[in-house]
Amino acid sequence: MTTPILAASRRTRRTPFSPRVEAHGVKGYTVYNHMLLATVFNTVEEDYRHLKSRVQVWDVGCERQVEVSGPDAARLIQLMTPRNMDRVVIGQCAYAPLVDETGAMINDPVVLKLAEDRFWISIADSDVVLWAKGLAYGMGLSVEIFEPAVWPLAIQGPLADDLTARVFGEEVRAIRFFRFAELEFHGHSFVVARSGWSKQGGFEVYVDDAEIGLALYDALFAGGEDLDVRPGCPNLIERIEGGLFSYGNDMTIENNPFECGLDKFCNLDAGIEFIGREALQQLQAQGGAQRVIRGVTFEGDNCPACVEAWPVTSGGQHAGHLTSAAHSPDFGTNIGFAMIERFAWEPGTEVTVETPL
Ligand code: THG
Repeated sequence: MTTPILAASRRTRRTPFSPRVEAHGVKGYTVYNHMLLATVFNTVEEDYRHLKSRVQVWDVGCERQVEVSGPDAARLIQLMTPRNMDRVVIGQCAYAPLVDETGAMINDPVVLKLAEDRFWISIADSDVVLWAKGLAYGMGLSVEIFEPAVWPLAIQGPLADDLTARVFGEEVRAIRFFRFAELEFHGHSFVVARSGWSKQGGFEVYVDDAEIGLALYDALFAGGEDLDVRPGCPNLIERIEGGLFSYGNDMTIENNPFECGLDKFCNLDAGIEFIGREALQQLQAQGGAQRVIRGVTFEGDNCPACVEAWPVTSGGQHAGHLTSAAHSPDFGTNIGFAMIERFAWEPGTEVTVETPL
């Protein structure tokens, strides 16, 4: 069976780095926030080995920012998430589930507090800008909401600190996890955060100038030759090993944050006002989640791509569905995430995964 190609067009928006990514020989793309996102450069397994031992530069321009600024910006941000944003300071990144009035997951972004009245919602794959604009219009809030010309560039891997320090200076080493600093490159100030969608450590540079951004991209490759820097992208195997969930795959608008294991980002007792508060309180009163995302291992030397949910059973009973899967060379088994019903969610429970073929 052949794999159909993904046809690009204006709708599958490019990033300033797309020409570089293609010159590097990108082998696969997906679409994320209506934008191209690389999925593989060599093989997913070679990319994984390299990510876990060296350093990679990722074009994650598809991690779109929804900028919310103005007098009611902080109020709207708090209305959109059950996480208590009171304690988030300027220079901090906060992983914050967004829910609707029924408590359903809208997105699971990282929110950057740029100023008391200015935020970037760094979104996963759903149209948060429309939800935010609808809320602001309907509630008559005094805010500006738009998708700015910002394209994150991630530097990930055990050698990420060394590479980033060569380009931005030694100050990068002092940036704490999920904090950002504004650092200069070629006379331009960039937001540089210690974050990124891998567990190998590293930074994300929020590139807001395409031309200087390209110079930055080239400087990272020129400055990192002896570190074996390579182009990369979020890696399916590494992110499942690391427990990073993907909105649209492992959780959707059919789920609430409790089912996604995001309880610690739902501060229902903090006295904050957010949309969906009553719904989440009611869910909690009814005993919380009835199913939850779990890591699952299952036998196999290789693993088909999980392009639709695979049934999971336990003791012959329907126990949920598997949402992401890969073969992990380091774990020596197939691994995946599954939404698992309460009766089977105890760690150690034996389940059966119905893979295709
Ligand atoms: N970086 C940026 N924007 C993003 C992502 C990113 N937007 C989309 C998507 N990724 C959002 N989802 C996540 C999920 C998990 C994490 C980051 C973004 C993450 N979590 C930390 C962890 O699991 O170690 C914990 C976060 C915390 O405790 O606050 O890194 O990657 N810019």
